[in-house]
Amino acid sequence: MILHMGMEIKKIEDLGWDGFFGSKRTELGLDDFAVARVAAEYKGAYKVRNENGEFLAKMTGRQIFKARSQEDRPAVGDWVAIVELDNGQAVIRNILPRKSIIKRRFGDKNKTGDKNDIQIIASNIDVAFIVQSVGRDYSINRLERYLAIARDSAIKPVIIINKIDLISAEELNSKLTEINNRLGDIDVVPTSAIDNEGLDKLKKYIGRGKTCCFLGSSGVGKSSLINRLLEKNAIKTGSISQYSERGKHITTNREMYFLENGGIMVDNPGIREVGMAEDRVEIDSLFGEITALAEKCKYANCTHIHEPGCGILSALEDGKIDKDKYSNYISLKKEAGYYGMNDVGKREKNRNFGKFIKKAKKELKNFGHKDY
Ligand SMILES: Nc1nc2c(ncn2[C@@H]2O[C@H](COP(=O)(O)OP(=O)(O)O)[C@@H](O)[C@H]2O)c(=O)[nH]1
Ligand SMILES: [Mg+2]
Ligand SMILES: [Zn+2]
Repeated sequence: MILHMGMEIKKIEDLGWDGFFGSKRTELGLDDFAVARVAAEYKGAYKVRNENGEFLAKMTGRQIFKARSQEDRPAVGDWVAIVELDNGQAVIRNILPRKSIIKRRFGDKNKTGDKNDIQIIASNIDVAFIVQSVGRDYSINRLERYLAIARDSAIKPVIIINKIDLISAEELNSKLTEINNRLGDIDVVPTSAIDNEGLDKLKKYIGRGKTCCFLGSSGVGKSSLINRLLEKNAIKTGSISQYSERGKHITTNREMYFLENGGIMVDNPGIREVGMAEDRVEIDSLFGEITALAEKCKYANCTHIHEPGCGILSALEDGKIDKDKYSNYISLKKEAGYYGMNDVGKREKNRNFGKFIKKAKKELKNFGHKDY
């Protein structure tokens, strides 16, 4: 595995370290350990970074055996206590508590994930750039879902509408109006990675030590925008086919990039679908007005779909709530129920855990370090 050195990091604060992590490290009795930030994730290994450089790191056996879910394993953005070994390797001793997590639930059809498993997209994120491109990718329902993911974790969401070079100013304006009507007071930045449009506005969100995560389907231009911000082609990008505005799918790792001004950016491989983790909290916080009506509904177990006398349905009829917003609310509720853990799901999870332990044992043998 090749670790390419990025921008030189002189102070750990430039990687996002602050008093929060400092006090957690002390509380956990880890002051004697070095700390580093997880900058990339590979199969069974991580690239971690601190003021001493980059290391290829693995978890200790004990950590792997204790890990019950994805949340017990390091994710890009995590701060970890490490033991630095020679030849650029390190062992991860602990994950420091996270300030924020962007997570999603795997859908049924996702080949790479366990069914019903939660995947941490990134942690300790300050700003979530939710990227959509004009054209076929643009979907206000999907924007709403991504917003729910960001808001669930108190991360500042900023919507990026990319590839505006492909549409007229009128078309852009009508999209911006639609977003404002539906999603309210939210930062929206129209960009073009081709025409260098909107990049200065983006830079304002990416200050020293601040971590920004780019979210969105594959092909919308996340990597292109990061390349533009870095002012070099650090990341491979897909190419547009002649017949569609959709970029070809390029597989990349989830990885962190560092701006000259000290800002930190996390690129993501394409996210096909946005599953909802911790459904109720997210959905209810996003659909405040609808949720308030739901609480006052006559029926405790109302589905708000067909019940006569349902408060939500009558508000819908009176035009007091937006029809599209209602549809999205109902489909998210359905999805959340579907993803909710049932007995079959639990059995499956246990089986997968057994497989995981087996694999971890084998990998650790290959890595050949002793357990701390
Ligand atoms: N016309 C146009 N094409 C873009 C823009 N940004 C990215 N692209 C193209 O869209 C394709 C996908 O871009 P990429 O950055 O790989 O998308 P990602 O999958 O979200 O990282 C590439 O062919 C880019 O050249 C843009 O602003 N305008
Ligand atoms: Mg990309
Ligand atoms: Zn109801």
